[in-house]
Amino acid sequence: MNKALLVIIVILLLGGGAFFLLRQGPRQNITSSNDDQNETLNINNFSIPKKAAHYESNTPEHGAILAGAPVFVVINFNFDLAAPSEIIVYSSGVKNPKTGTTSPIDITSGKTTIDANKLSMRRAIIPDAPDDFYTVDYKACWADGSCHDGQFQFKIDRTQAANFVDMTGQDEVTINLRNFAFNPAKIRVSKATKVTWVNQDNVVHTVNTDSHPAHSYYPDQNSRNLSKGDTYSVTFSQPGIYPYHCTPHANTMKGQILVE
Ligand SMILES: [Cu+2]
Repeated sequence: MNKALLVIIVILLLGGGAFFLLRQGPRQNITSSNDDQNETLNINNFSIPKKAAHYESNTPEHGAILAGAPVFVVINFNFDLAAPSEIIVYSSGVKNPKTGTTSPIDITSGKTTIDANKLSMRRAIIPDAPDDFYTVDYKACWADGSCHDGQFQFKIDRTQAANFVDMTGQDEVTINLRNFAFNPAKIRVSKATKVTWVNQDNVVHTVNTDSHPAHSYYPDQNSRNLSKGDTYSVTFSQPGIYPYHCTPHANTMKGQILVE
């Protein structure tokens, strides 16, 4: 009786051991591939943004995952900017963690410019900027000649376009401002489409380009106060992503136009 029990225990132990050994092989592979992913993710993780003195906001915002290239990188301050303020954008997601090699791509077009009110600076981005992880380094300078550095990051991931209502191929489309929301909030349109917003609520809404309250990203997309029945239209001629909001309800009432 005891012998039989011993045999059973030995069989169970051997079986368990064999099972454990069989599992070890593939497990090691999974672990090492996880490590690879983590290494890549670490490079692609958003770090804490560095804010220069007098910094107020930026578009795209830090941590944004965009369905298309931003039209501009715009940074807003509460103090008058001066030369040689500069914005630099570079890709870092293409860095290979094993080899350490990078393939930096310049997605900017033209030089950094300071807006007329001197409170914002911007740099244009090419519409076909590839899907990648981007870091923005900027230097904000003041009339006394002093400068401060800042940094933030965003991602372009065109798979995000799947979350947008497809309204491409139309000359004109309508977005309703209803129940304190843009409806639909995220749309895809073709280049040169006229987008019209219609307020259907009994309260005043607005259409304002990000960031809030600078409204500087794409100034052509800033409406007057819209009462019930009022409309506002913008024709988008350049491909890219256009994040916007309603000023009285800036925290909750947001939208995005993806122009393709
Ligand atoms: Cu509103």
